[in-house]
Amino acid sequence: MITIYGCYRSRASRPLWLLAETGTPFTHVPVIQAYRLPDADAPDAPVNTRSPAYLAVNPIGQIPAMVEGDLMLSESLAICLHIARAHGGSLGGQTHAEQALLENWALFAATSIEPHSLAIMQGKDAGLIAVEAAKLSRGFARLEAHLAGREWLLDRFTVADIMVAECARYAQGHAELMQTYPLLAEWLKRCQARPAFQTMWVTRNAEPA
Ligand SMILES: N[C@@H](CCC(=O)N[C@@H](CS)C(=O)NCC(=O)O)C(=O)O
Repeated sequence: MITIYGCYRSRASRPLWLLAETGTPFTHVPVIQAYRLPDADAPDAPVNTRSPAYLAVNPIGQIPAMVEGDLMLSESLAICLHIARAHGGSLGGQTHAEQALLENWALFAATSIEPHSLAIMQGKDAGLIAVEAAKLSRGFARLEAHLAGREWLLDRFTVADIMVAECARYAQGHAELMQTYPLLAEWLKRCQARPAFQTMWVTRNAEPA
């Protein structure tokens, strides 16, 4: 049985969306980020990223983490790749080449998309946001070109769409940037229209902000 540690308002959204796609049974432990609590060390604090019980699972003290049998994974995209490979059917790679493509998209999402999209979402300063938008344009232009004539990143919906869409989502509020990449914007909406995304999203939005 898979256990996912991490509240929905975190990068745990990625494997939680994927698990909703696959219908794989799992246990959920909604560990919350310590910095979101007034006193994470208080005896009555909810289980959080500084709780000894959680650090015993994932010593790095970040969410998400996944445990399945003896296997513990602490990187959201590695968790997604594992679930897709072990439980995902057509959401995972069917050949070595497809598996390599999924891994390529995971690393692309983590290095070319997430740092800049996150900086845009968290940015308070217009100048800094503009710098990050310019940096993100390189990855977004690559996606825009790739999506010409394609519905999904591979020849069907796969874990690659989940990983890249979840990293791109942070920049979705930047209207000007999204207008520059219409195929990307449409693909993101297509991903988010999936019932499994909606299941994840409704649960996420029901959590306290
Ligand atoms: N590269 C990691 C990053 C994990 C991460 O930064 N998680 C955040 C929540 S989304 C966290 O645990 N923050 C609390 C902390 O760093 O103390 C992944 O993708 O899983």
